[in-house]
Order: sequence, then C-alpha cells, then structure tokens
Amino acid sequence: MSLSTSRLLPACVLALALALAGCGRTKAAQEPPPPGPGKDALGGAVDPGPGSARAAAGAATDGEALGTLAPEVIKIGSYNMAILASTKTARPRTMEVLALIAADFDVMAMQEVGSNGSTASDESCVAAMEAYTARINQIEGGDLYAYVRGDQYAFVYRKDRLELKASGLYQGTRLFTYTPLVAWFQVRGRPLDFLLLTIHTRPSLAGTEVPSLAAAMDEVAGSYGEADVLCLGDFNADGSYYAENPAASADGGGGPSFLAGFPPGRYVSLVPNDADTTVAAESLAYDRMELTMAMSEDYAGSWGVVRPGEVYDLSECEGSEKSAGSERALSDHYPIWAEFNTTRDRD
Ligand SMILES: [Ca+2]
Ligand SMILES: [Ca+2]
Repeated sequence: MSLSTSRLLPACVLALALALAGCGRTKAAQEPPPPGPGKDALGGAVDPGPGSARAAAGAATDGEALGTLAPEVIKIGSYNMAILASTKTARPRTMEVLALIAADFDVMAMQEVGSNGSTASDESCVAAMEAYTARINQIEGGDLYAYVRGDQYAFVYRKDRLELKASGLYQGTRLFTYTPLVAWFQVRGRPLDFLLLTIHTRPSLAGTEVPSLAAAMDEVAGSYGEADVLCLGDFNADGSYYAENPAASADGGGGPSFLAGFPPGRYVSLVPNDADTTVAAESLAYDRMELTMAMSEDYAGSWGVVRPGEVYDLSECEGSEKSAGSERALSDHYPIWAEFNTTRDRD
C-alpha cells in the first residue's frame, strides 16, 4: 500500500487493511502506549494515549500532511540506543522494533550511534544510520525519514513535516566529554521553528556537564538567533551520578519538578526527577528534556516515557543470552517524548 493511499483512507479501514496484510506492525498499532507518570512540569495532565493533542490534530490534518502543511502538533523523542552499530543492525527483529519506535516521532534525538563514546568511525556511524533510516522508511512505506548526525549523535526526522535549516556540533564555551549535536528545524507550513541540542553526558562528570547544558542552551539560542531550544538526551541526571533535586527556594523553585542546574523561570524541566527512563530495576531519570521559556510556550502539554515491553511484542527480538526477547535487547534506556504545538510560535 502506498503512503498516499494509506493517508487518504479512514483510520478504521487502514487498521483493517494492515491487519489483513499481516504487516510488521506489532500490538502498538492497536493499543495506546501506557500513561506517563502524572503531571508535567507546567501542571498539564500527562496523557500520551489516543486522546492526546497529537492524535486529535493528526486526525484533522491527515490529508494536509501529504503536502507542506505539518500537523498542529508534532512529537519529539529522545532515545539512548545502547550502541546502534553493526551487531545491532544485524538483528532484524530488534531493528524492526527500534524502527517502529522512531516511526512514532516526527523527530527523534539519538545517542550512542556507533559507540557509547566518540570512538566509532564516521563510516561505521553512517552505516548504522543508513540501515536504521532505511528500516524506518521500509515500515512507513515511503521515503519519509532522513537523518543528520555528528559524532555518536543523530536526529532522525520526517522530511515532509520538518525542514532542516542548519546543524552542527556545539561550538560554544562549555566543555563536554561528548560534544553535543545541534539541529535547527522549521515545521513545514507552520510558524514553529526550534533548536534541538542533544547530549550524552559522561556519567562521572554529570555534576559539571548537566549544569553546563543550561548555559549551552543560551549560547546556541544566541548563535543561531532562535529562542526556542529543547535540550534532550541522556543526561545521566540521577542516581549516584547527579544530585537532581534542587533545594526549595523562596521563589517556588526546587522539588521534584525541576532539575538542579536549570533555574525555574528560565528553563522548564519536562521529565521530572521521579520519572523512570531506564530498564534497570531502580527508578532512574537519566533521560531528560529541558526547555527555554520561549520553547515552553509551544509545549502542547503531553510528555511520556515509552515502555517498549508494554507496547511491542519483543519475544522475537534478538540479543545476547541475557537480553534476547526482552527490553534490554533494544536498549538499557527507554525512549522519552513530548508534544509541541506548531501554530503559535512567535520567536
Ligand atoms: Ca521559533
Ligand atoms: Ca516559541
């Protein structure tokens, strides 16, 4: 079935057709993802299910998405891929689920492309991203997704909804073990344009690298002339690596809704300190999304953590003796996401 055909069919007909065709969709196609953990930092209800703003907007704008007008709400994800390299790309069922995860986002920031540091060659990172993007496009039935990468980072994004205006490794004054990757996107046919800054901190240096991200967000806002910045990735901002809870302050800051190093009033923390973003038994909020205030005005009110074991059939996923058939076959992290309104950006 071609994309253009599928986009024009009512959702119920499409679902039936896909079911009859026995395509690679897992139970994700039938079941909504599990609810996120409570309220978000702006006080909005977390509702990642079919009633979310994106689902409603998508239903209203499916026809428009074919052209140059993106939906009213887009979904941005982040995922530590736990070394997306030749070992993992040779595992077809594991790659299928990883591709299904990316296909649920309009853009997804990726960490650990090629390696968990900066040791993989450009050639091997390109090979991993080519294989991954091809698998996503195979599932989506077209040529919708493209990627931009640098070092062990990448952004994989929908070309029909997002235009890449610029990208490059962070060049500001702050030091990071793994230099972040920046991308500047324009939502097609909509006012929203924004910067993504993705990071994987060195765990032992999270204490200095996490607070430096706030300054780095301000720097890229200045250098690109774009006030909307979303910093996302594997901050390692929990457990023994980082003291995540800032002390309560007179201005109402502090507590579980704010990540230490990002003063409330200047930044908004979407993934709270009590979130669980890793497969480990312990609850750890390593993966984060931080917004500038300008970007927080475009936040659509929903964020969440994907628990792949509750959404996809992982029983056939290849892995090691210990990880095969489980969430660990995909990664030791969970994907995180948030939705943004594309129509009201003024900066
Ligand atoms: Ca903007
Ligand atoms: Ca804005």
